Amino acid sequence: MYGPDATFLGVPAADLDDPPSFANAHAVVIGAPFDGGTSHRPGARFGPQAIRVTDYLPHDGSRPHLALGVDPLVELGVVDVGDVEMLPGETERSLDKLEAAVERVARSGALPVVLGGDHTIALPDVTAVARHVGWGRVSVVHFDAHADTGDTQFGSLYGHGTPMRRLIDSGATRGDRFLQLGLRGYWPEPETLAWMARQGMRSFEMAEVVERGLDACITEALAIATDECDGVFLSVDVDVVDPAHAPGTGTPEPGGLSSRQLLDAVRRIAMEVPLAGVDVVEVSPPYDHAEVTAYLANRVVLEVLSGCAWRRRGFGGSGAARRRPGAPLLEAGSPEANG
Ligand SMILES: [Mn+2]
Repeated sequence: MYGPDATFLGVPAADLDDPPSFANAHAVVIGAPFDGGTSHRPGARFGPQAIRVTDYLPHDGSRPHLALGVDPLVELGVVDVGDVEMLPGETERSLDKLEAAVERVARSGALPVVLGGDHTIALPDVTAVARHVGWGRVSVVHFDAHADTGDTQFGSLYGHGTPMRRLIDSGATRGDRFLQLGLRGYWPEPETLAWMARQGMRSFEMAEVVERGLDACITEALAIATDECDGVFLSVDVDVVDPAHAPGTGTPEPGGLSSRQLLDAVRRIAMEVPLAGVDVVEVSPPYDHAEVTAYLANRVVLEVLSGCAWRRRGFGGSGAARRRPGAPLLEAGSPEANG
């Protein structure tokens, strides 16, 4: 919608109105250039384009992963259907269009990978996946500095501070299968925290992540996320990362994860659990410096896809992420290598 018509790292273009064009894809990239839900700095409408093209390697649709020995773009047959047209000032209409696009991809059997856009888009993203996988049968693993569980935002039901409450209110996902990692700062207020507790939400605040270690928190989160659910939606707000590593975002909150931690975390999750949908949101290029945030978001997508490709080869499951780096691929599937 904004900028040149480029695909994610040069993968083939596909068209949502032409189902054969993505029939063989195991993952489909969708752009959601919407920032009408931001409460502070805008600019995330330019996120999809930045995430697609920010790389120093050729845009040749191939990215062999050094540690895993998979080429996620090739092995998953990744295609990019471009941006959903999301019109500034037309929030509900824009979200409806995105929901229809994500549902179409999910029903094709491919993994929808949505590039935001502000976090408002998680509402249509998860809703669409739940329509396919099963209402209330999709858990959410949510990386963010903020809970995004506000009841309203400036009096509106829709905004980047409210999608998680809408999803639980609708029943698309269960509150007690909603896992949040990285929360910190000074929001939300006690009333909203009490609502979250009543839903049975599990929020691993940064204080707990620092105390216990991120890996231990993820292990607990994934056990919950895979209990009585048929798929996991991974929603990554780039502001979960410290602004030192991800300055180009709308509501930066100091004291977050490192970029290294986030990349390792999302790769591990994709390796260990069945993902049903992914979104990467809140990259705001106008506030970025030296493309730091865009590079990170591009790599978040690649690490997720690499984990999925690894899992698809049959190496998935608990312990997969603890493979010795650089170990030969065949050795890596053995119990010894996983231990
Ligand atoms: Mn968010």
